[in-house]
Amino acid sequence: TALTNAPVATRFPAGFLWGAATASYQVEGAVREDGRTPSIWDTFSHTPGKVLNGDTGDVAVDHYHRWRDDVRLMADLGLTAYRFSVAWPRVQPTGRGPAVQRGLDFYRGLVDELLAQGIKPVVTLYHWDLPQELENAGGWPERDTAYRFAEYAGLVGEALGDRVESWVTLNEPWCSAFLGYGSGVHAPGRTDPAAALRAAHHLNLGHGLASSVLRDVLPARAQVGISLNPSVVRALTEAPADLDARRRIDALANRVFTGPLLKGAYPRDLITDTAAITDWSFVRDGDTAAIHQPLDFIGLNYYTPAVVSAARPDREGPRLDGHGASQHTPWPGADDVDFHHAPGELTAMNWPVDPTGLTDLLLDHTAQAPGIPLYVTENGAAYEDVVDAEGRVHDPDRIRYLHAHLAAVHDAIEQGADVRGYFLWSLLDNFEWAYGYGKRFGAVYVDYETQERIPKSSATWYSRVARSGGLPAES
Ligand code: PNW
Repeated sequence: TALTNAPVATRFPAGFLWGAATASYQVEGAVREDGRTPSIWDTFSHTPGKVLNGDTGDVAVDHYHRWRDDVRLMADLGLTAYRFSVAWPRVQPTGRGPAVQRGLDFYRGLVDELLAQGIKPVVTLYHWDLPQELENAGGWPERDTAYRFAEYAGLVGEALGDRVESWVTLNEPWCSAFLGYGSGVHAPGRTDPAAALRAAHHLNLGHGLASSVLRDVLPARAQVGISLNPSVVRALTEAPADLDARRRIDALANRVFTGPLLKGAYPRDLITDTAAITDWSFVRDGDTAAIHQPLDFIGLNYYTPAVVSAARPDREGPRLDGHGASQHTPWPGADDVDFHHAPGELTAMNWPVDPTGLTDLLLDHTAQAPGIPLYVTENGAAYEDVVDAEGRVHDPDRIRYLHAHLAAVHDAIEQGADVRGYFLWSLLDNFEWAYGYGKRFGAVYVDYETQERIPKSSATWYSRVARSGGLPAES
């Protein structure tokens, strides 16, 4: 192809991490092994009607048994980092009490193999698999869950702190709070706007308490951060009502987290916008100070921007909420806002491709959090991948998507963003939450019958990028 030996046109900073990411429930399977108990995603996926085609993570891509082969695959691809998550119910099956050693052993083995291959492990402590017992006790809307999370973080920190440097407390707390407790399209599937706001606060608090515990148990060189999925929100027009819709969604998607994390306070406009839903009395004295901890990095997950307007009387068809079909809104107090498609081709998720959003996101966080390094902890796309007659998977759309988004990262770096690495979502095709196995995000194809792994042409392309440290002039 044109790529072979193509000169590198765009070079990234020395030491830039070339990674890929996964999450425990999406890849591990082995849900009843070695003492693991059900998480909210086991319960949810086994509830008829919640996940497309009734798919579950029972087997997923069997990473719990195939992890050695998967690490070899990463090494073959030349990756320099791997972001994975720890399944809380493997480590602390009831969400309380001492750690289960067999659960920790799995992650110790994985980390040791990564290190042996020269791949930097980046551990996410929570990528949505809350122990079901904690949900039975009220889940994230309950304050106690934040304390339980901090305790669990300490157990994992003690066990892996000698070999893991980079720690992500939470993955995408917006999804946990507002898809899990607001629209109900994610586990645990509750649809209560007040509970969603309480959950957001207790996730923030859990992050703050966990990062304090991690500072205590980890060596000084450890790096502790969080992965957010900010909405890059654009107003459909400059009309005041549309700009106000933008402000309201920015508060509910972004500033509800960055307010306490970066400034030590919830935004006043968020509190007034949601006054009919909650009085925010669940925020106690000292909470926002506990959340406002030093961050060694901010992880940003980006797929597509959002375009919003005030409710249009002439709108045809159902209101898009940007996040799947539900009768219930993930936007408490802002369910009158209309969402529109950004311009651009659609991926298999129906998400428009717009790499400029990633540059904007990185520059926006550079301005909001000066001096804090950034990582793109997820970026990628689902396409309808098929195995051809030669047994290969050719995915030029994904190569174009990745190339354009890496160029967008490079643009942000040139404009002053301190971006230290990029993690492709995902290493492998996997359980795509409410979409089950219907959407393939992997750089590596997985045959769900045989569990055979087939690197797609995008994996070959990405491995050349990783090995050369830059982008070719064209793909
Ligand atoms: C993120 N939304 O999920 C997650 O971190 C990954 O586990 C997931 O596989 C990936 O993005 C692709 O979807 C999201 O509806 C799921 O806004 C849904 C939404 C956003 C992110």
